[in-house]
Amino acid sequence: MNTKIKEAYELARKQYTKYGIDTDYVLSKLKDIPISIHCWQGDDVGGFESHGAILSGGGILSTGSYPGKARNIDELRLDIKKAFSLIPGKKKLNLHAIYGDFKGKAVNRNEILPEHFSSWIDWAKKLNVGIDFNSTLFSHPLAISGYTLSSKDEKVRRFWIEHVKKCREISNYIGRELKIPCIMNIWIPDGSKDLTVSRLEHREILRKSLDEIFTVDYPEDNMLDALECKLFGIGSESYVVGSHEFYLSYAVKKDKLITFDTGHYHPTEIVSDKLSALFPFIRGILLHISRGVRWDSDHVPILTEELIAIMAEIIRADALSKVYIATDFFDGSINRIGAWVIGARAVLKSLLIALLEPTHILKSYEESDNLFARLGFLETLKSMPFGAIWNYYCDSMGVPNDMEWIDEVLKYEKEVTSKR
Ligand code: RNT
Ligand code: ZN
Repeated sequence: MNTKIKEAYELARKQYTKYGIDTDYVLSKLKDIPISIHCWQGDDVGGFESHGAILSGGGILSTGSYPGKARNIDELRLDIKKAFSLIPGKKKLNLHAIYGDFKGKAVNRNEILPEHFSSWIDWAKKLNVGIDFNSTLFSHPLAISGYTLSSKDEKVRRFWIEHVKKCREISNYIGRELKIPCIMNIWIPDGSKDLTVSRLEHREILRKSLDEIFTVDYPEDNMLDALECKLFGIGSESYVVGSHEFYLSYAVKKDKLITFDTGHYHPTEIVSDKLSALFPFIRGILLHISRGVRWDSDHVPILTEELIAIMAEIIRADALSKVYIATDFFDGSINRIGAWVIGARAVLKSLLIALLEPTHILKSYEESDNLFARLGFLETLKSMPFGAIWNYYCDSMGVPNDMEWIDEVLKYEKEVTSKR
């Protein structure tokens, strides 16, 4: 370990001790909180279907053409491994159904099988990570109409029901094989660009589709279902079938997880404010950490006040057992491994800051109605030396610290991705 890093840590540790925080204990907690890293940052949400995912249909759009994108499963695995080596602590890999190991065969979405994911399971075992899963209801000819599970076209609807059923079966298989529950997220692009009249009809159809999909019960030790809402998307600006209210009602009623993607709300609406309102009622929450910028919901997360507030809400509520933290963003305009690492490290830093908070002091101010002191202490905490704790954590986990990791990405770019 770098002695300067160790010295800085010792000084910082004393400052936190003064407020009753044991930094060694905090770090031992941090390293066991799994972060589910999405695979789709590595290839701009392309996947490995033999015909290649079609870009129209479904409102998913990764912009940018930075060179070096992973072109096949081996390259993607290599890149994920590199990104993982720059992200300290426990990780899971978040897969999408289009990332199956199809070995060049044309396998339609309603035909995918557990065996298409067995090489991922072997890979995950080697890396000692869990796997989460997502059904893929976009970038497909049958998603072009703008409706999938809520389609009035019975043929289209049946196709997608089959797909999601298969995905649940695969998730159950993954969780059973890895002995780590696989969180399976369902996001659908359904909606319309302009004023829609049969709003209720589509929502009733979606409810019916979900009810059918969930008739099969899988053990929670193997898999858990999550439902992801959205305010609007590209091509669904005026109407989104799976809105916040729709899925929230469904998840509470059917005891499912709700997915909060931090880029899926009104610009002034914040996820940090929603968590404590849901904890008393919900089975669990899957977080998709992203960063909304204007119309785009998928910029690379950075260490914002809101990201810290989200983690603080979880820690203050002692709700880590109810919250599953995942990343979801895609930027093809910068080095893709760099993007992954920036986002994941921001998530971890925000968690660290939350874990380092002397909440008991804030609460005592609050309870004695000393509200200036509460606000003042929150401000004081902003200049506490968490960076020294973070760099020490990276060093002790054998992961490059903040002064080193960028060079690691540049080296990998020079040696690997620039040659593609
Ligand atoms: C889309 C949702 C969804 C996707 C991924 C690729 O707005 O956020 O989670 O980003 O499934
Ligand atoms: Zn998402």
